[in-house]
Amino acid sequence: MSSAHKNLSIFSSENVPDVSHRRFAIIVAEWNEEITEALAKGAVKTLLQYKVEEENIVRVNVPGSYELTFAAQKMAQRTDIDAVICIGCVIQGETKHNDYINHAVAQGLTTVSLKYDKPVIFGVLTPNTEQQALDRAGGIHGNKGDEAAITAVKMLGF
Ligand code: DLZ
Repeated sequence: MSSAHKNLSIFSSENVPDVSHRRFAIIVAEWNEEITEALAKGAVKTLLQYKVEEENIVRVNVPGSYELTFAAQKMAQRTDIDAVICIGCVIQGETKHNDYINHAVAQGLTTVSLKYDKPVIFGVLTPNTEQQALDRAGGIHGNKGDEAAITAVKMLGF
Protein backbone atom coordinates (compact mmCIF):
# COMPACT_ATOMS: atom_id res chain seq x y z
CA MET A 1 0.00 0.00 0.00
CA SER A 2 1.23 3.48 -0.82
CA SER A 3 1.50 4.96 2.65
CA ALA A 4 3.44 1.95 3.92
CA HIS A 5 6.17 2.98 1.48
CA LYS A 6 5.88 6.65 2.46
CA ASN A 7 5.73 7.36 -1.24
CA LEU A 8 2.30 8.40 -2.32
CA SER A 9 2.92 7.54 -5.97
CA ILE A 10 3.42 3.82 -5.34
CA PHE A 11 0.11 2.02 -5.45
CA SER A 12 -1.22 -1.42 -6.18
CA SER A 13 -2.46 -1.86 -9.74
CA GLU A 14 -4.65 -4.84 -8.80
CA ASN A 15 -8.42 -4.62 -9.30
CA VAL A 16 -8.24 -1.53 -11.48
CA PRO A 17 -11.39 -1.18 -13.63
CA ASP A 18 -11.33 -0.28 -17.31
CA VAL A 19 -11.78 3.50 -17.38
CA SER A 20 -10.83 4.04 -21.00
CA HIS A 21 -14.29 5.46 -21.80
CA ARG A 22 -14.94 7.24 -18.52
CA ARG A 23 -14.98 11.01 -18.08
CA PHE A 24 -13.22 12.84 -15.27
CA ALA A 25 -13.33 16.38 -13.95
CA ILE A 26 -10.22 17.81 -12.32
CA ILE A 27 -10.82 20.93 -10.24
CA VAL A 28 -7.68 22.83 -9.27
CA ALA A 29 -7.40 25.53 -6.60
CA GLU A 30 -5.15 28.43 -7.65
CA TRP A 31 -4.00 29.21 -4.10
CA ASN A 32 -0.44 27.76 -3.68
CA GLU A 33 -0.39 27.40 -7.44
CA GLU A 34 3.10 25.93 -7.76
CA ILE A 35 1.99 23.00 -5.63
CA THR A 36 -1.49 22.53 -7.06
CA GLU A 37 -0.22 22.65 -10.66
CA ALA A 38 2.27 19.88 -9.86
CA LEU A 39 -0.52 17.84 -8.28
CA ALA A 40 -2.82 18.40 -11.26
CA LYS A 41 -0.06 17.38 -13.65
CA GLY A 42 0.43 14.15 -11.69
CA ALA A 43 -3.30 13.44 -11.74
CA VAL A 44 -3.59 13.93 -15.52
CA LYS A 45 -0.47 11.81 -16.18
CA THR A 46 -1.92 8.99 -14.09
CA LEU A 47 -5.33 9.10 -15.81
CA LEU A 48 -3.63 8.94 -19.22
CA GLN A 49 -1.58 6.00 -17.93
CA TYR A 50 -4.89 4.22 -17.22
CA LYS A 51 -5.99 4.84 -20.84
CA VAL A 52 -8.36 7.72 -20.18
CA GLU A 53 -8.75 9.77 -23.38
CA GLU A 54 -7.36 13.29 -23.11
CA GLU A 55 -10.67 14.76 -24.32
CA ASN A 56 -12.42 12.92 -21.48
CA ILE A 57 -10.60 14.99 -18.87
CA VAL A 58 -12.32 18.29 -18.06
CA ARG A 59 -10.10 20.73 -16.15
CA VAL A 60 -11.40 23.79 -14.31
CA ASN A 61 -9.79 26.19 -11.83
CA VAL A 62 -11.18 27.77 -8.67
CA PRO A 63 -9.60 30.62 -6.65
CA GLY A 64 -8.95 28.66 -3.44
CA SER A 65 -9.59 25.29 -1.85
CA TYR A 66 -12.72 26.57 -0.13
CA GLU A 67 -14.35 26.89 -3.56
CA LEU A 68 -13.65 23.24 -4.47
CA THR A 69 -16.95 22.11 -2.97
CA PHE A 70 -19.15 24.34 -5.11
CA ALA A 71 -17.26 23.49 -8.28
CA ALA A 72 -17.37 19.77 -7.37
CA GLN A 73 -21.14 20.01 -7.08
CA LYS A 74 -21.37 21.67 -10.51
CA MET A 75 -19.24 18.92 -12.04
CA ALA A 76 -20.86 16.01 -10.19
CA GLN A 77 -24.33 17.02 -11.36
CA ARG A 78 -23.24 16.77 -14.99
CA THR A 79 -24.40 13.52 -16.56
CA ASP A 80 -21.27 13.39 -18.73
CA ILE A 81 -18.87 13.32 -15.75
CA ASP A 82 -18.21 10.02 -13.94
CA ALA A 83 -15.77 11.12 -11.25
CA VAL A 84 -14.46 14.37 -9.82
CA ILE A 85 -10.91 14.96 -8.57
CA CYS A 86 -10.40 18.00 -6.37
CA ILE A 87 -6.89 19.40 -6.02
CA GLY A 88 -5.82 21.95 -3.43
CA CYS A 89 -3.15 22.84 -0.91
CA VAL A 90 -3.91 24.47 2.42
CA ILE A 91 -0.75 25.31 4.34
CA GLN A 92 -1.02 26.00 8.04
CA GLY A 93 -0.62 29.74 8.60
CA GLU A 94 -0.52 32.08 11.55
CA THR A 95 -4.28 31.84 12.01
CA LYS A 96 -6.67 28.91 12.21
CA HIS A 97 -8.05 29.77 8.77
CA ASN A 98 -6.66 26.52 7.41
CA ASP A 99 -8.66 24.40 9.87
CA TYR A 100 -11.91 25.97 8.80
CA ILE A 101 -11.11 25.50 5.11
CA ASN A 102 -9.94 21.89 5.49
CA HIS A 103 -12.93 20.79 7.52
CA ALA A 104 -15.42 22.57 5.29
CA VAL A 105 -13.95 21.10 2.13
CA ALA A 106 -13.65 17.56 3.49
CA GLN A 107 -17.24 17.66 4.71
CA GLY A 108 -18.50 19.36 1.55
CA LEU A 109 -16.88 16.91 -0.84
CA THR A 110 -18.25 13.94 1.09
CA THR A 111 -21.73 15.45 0.87
CA VAL A 112 -21.43 16.04 -2.89
CA SER A 113 -20.13 12.51 -3.45
CA LEU A 114 -23.05 10.94 -1.60
CA LYS A 115 -25.66 13.30 -3.10
CA TYR A 116 -24.65 12.56 -6.70
CA ASP A 117 -23.52 8.98 -6.09
CA LYS A 118 -20.17 9.59 -7.78
CA PRO A 119 -16.57 9.44 -6.59
CA VAL A 120 -15.43 12.90 -5.49
CA ILE A 121 -11.80 12.73 -4.48
CA PHE A 122 -10.18 14.85 -1.75
CA GLY A 123 -6.82 15.61 -3.35
CA VAL A 124 -6.09 18.41 -0.92
CA LEU A 125 -2.74 18.63 0.83
CA THR A 126 -2.94 19.91 4.41
CA PRO A 127 0.73 20.32 5.39
CA ASN A 128 2.30 22.40 8.13
CA THR A 129 4.95 23.84 5.82
CA GLU A 130 5.53 24.58 2.16
CA GLN A 131 8.40 22.07 2.15
CA GLN A 132 6.05 19.30 3.29
CA ALA A 133 3.78 20.25 0.41
CA LEU A 134 6.62 20.18 -2.12
CA ASP A 135 7.68 16.77 -0.79
CA ARG A 136 4.21 15.48 -1.73
CA ALA A 137 3.86 17.28 -5.05
CA GLY A 138 6.54 15.44 -6.99
CA GLY A 139 9.19 15.41 -4.22
CA ILE A 140 10.52 12.75 -1.87
CA HIS A 141 7.06 11.51 -0.91
CA GLY A 142 5.83 11.22 -4.50
CA ASN A 143 2.88 13.08 -5.93
CA LYS A 144 -0.44 13.13 -4.12
CA GLY A 145 -2.08 14.07 -7.44
CA ASP A 146 -1.17 10.61 -8.77
CA GLU A 147 -2.84 9.06 -5.77
CA ALA A 148 -5.98 11.18 -6.16
CA ALA A 149 -6.28 10.01 -9.77
CA ILE A 150 -5.80 6.32 -9.04
CA THR A 151 -8.31 6.63 -6.20
CA ALA A 152 -10.89 8.02 -8.64
CA VAL A 153 -10.13 5.22 -11.10
CA LYS A 154 -10.49 2.52 -8.44
CA MET A 155 -13.69 4.00 -7.02
CA LEU A 156 -15.31 3.71 -10.46
CA GLY A 157 -15.09 -0.03 -9.96
CA PHE A 158 -17.79 0.11 -7.30
C1 DLZ B 1 -7.85 32.58 2.56
C2 DLZ B 1 -7.01 31.39 2.29
C3 DLZ B 1 -5.91 31.09 3.13
C4 DLZ B 1 -5.52 31.92 4.31
N1 DLZ B 1 -5.12 30.04 2.87
C5 DLZ B 1 -5.41 29.24 1.82
C6 DLZ B 1 -4.60 28.12 1.55
O1 DLZ B 1 -3.58 27.86 2.20
N2 DLZ B 1 -4.97 27.33 0.50
C7 DLZ B 1 -6.08 27.58 -0.27
O2 DLZ B 1 -6.35 26.80 -1.20
N3 DLZ B 1 -6.84 28.66 -0.04
C8 DLZ B 1 -6.53 29.48 0.97
N4 DLZ B 1 -7.31 30.58 1.22
C9 DLZ B 1 -8.39 30.92 0.25
C10 DLZ B 1 -9.71 30.20 0.52
O3 DLZ B 1 -9.65 28.84 0.09
C11 DLZ B 1 -10.85 30.90 -0.28
O4 DLZ B 1 -10.49 31.01 -1.64
C12 DLZ B 1 -11.15 32.29 0.26
O5 DLZ B 1 -11.41 32.24 1.65
C13 DLZ B 1 -12.40 32.90 -0.46
O6 DLZ B 1 -13.56 32.09 -0.21
